[in-house]
Amino acid sequence: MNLDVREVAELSPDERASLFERDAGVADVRGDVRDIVSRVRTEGDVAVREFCREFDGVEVGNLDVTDAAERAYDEIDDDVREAIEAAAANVREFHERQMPEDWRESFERRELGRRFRPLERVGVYVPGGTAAYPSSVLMGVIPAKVAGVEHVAVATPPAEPIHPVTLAAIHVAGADAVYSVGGAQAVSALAYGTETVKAVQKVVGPGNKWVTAAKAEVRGDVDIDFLAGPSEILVVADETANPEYVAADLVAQAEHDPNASVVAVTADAELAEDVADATAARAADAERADVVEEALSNDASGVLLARSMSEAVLFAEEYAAEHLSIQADDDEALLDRITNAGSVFLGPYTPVAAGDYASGTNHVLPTSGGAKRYGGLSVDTFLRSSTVQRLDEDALSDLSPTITTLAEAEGLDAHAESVRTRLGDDSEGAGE
Ligand code: HSO
Ligand code: ZN
Repeated sequence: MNLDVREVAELSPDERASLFERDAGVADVRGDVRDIVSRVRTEGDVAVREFCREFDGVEVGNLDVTDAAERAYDEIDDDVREAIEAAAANVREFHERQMPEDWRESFERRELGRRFRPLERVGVYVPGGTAAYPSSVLMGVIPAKVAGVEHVAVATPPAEPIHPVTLAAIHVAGADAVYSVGGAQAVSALAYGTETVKAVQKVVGPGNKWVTAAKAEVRGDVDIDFLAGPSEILVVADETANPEYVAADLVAQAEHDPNASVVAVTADAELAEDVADATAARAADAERADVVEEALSNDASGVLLARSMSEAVLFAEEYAAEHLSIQADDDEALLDRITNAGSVFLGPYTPVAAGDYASGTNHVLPTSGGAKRYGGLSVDTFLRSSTVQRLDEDALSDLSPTITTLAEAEGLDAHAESVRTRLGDDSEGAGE
C-alpha cells in the first residue's frame, strides 16, 4: 500500500469530519443491535444461544463456564502464566493507588464528609473474535476487585474452546463468573439477566461496533463505563522522533480492527514522509496485514503535516485521542498544552503496547473523541460516593437564615419549617 502525507491546513471539511467525528461504524449498526438487545431481554438464554449460533457459528453447551478458568490457569504455558501474573501485579498496584479514602472534616461548625462504596454486581465485556484479549480481562476485572465489587462477571465470545489464556487471566484477576457469550447479545444478557446470566448494575469494557452500540442501547437501564470502540492512536512527533518507532506504534494499534483510527502529526516534512513510508512497509509485512492495511486506508487514519507544532497541538486537542503518544524533544511542554487524551505515552521508549499490557495503567479508554469529556476505566468506575453530614444546634443556627430565606424564595415553606421547629424559632427568614 501507499500512504500519502496530507497537510492539516488543506484538509477538506469531509476529511476533518472523518478524523474528528469518528464513530467507527457504531451508528450504522444501532438498528440491528436494538433488535438483538430486545430479543435477549425478552427471550433470555434461548435468544442468546440462537445469536451465538448465528454470529459466532458456535453451538454453546454451557453458557456459564466459570469452572473452566481455574483449569485453564493450570494448563497454560509457564511463561504465559508468569506474564499474566506480572501484568496483573502492575495493574493491581497502579489501581490500588487510585483508591480514595472516606473522609470527614469540620467546615467551621459543620461536619461534612464523603464516603465511597463499591457497586455490588458488574459485568466486564472481554472481546474475542480475531484476537484473544486476556489483557482486557485484567484491565476490567482488577480495578473492580480493587474497588471491592463482590460479583464481577466476565462475558466473552463463545469460541470452542474459549481461549485458555483469556480464561487463565480471568482466574488471575479474580472474576466470580464467566459467561460464554459475546457481542450485543452479551451486553444485553449482562444488563437484563437471563436464566443463566445474573443481571449486573454496570457493564464495562471495550468492544467492536456491535458491543459499543449495545452499550449505548442499554445505557439508562444499567450504567455503563463509556463507549470504548476500536483502538485509536495519535502520535505527535517532531524532527527528533524515530520514524520507525512512530510507524511501529501506528501499525500496532491498526492491527486491532479495520475501523481503528491511527494518525501521526508532525511539523517536519521529512519525518512525515519517512513515517508514511515506514508505516506502509511495516503494514505490508505485518502478520495481520489485511486488518492493518484496511485500518490505515480508512478515512480516520493518516500521516499529517502541520505548519507548526502549535498547529499539531491544536490538531491533537480536536482529535482527542484514546492514546496520545508524544515523541518529541520537549514532550512535557507539548503535554502541558494538550488536555484531551485518554492515556498519554511520553518519549521514545514508551510504546502504547506498554500500557496495553504491562505498565499498570488501564487500556480501557475513551474513543471517538470521548476524551474531551471523560477519562478511562479506573477504580472510580466501580465506586459510588455518598456525602455525609452532621450539624449540631449551633451549626444549624448559623445556617438557619440562609436556609429559611432560600426556602421561602423557592416557595417551599415546609423546608424552612423543618429548621425553625428544631431551633424553637418562629421568625421568618433573614430577609424579614
Ligand atoms: N490497544 C487496545 C488494548 C489492547 N491492546 C489489548 C492489546 N491488547 C485498546 O486500548
Ligand atoms: Zn492495543
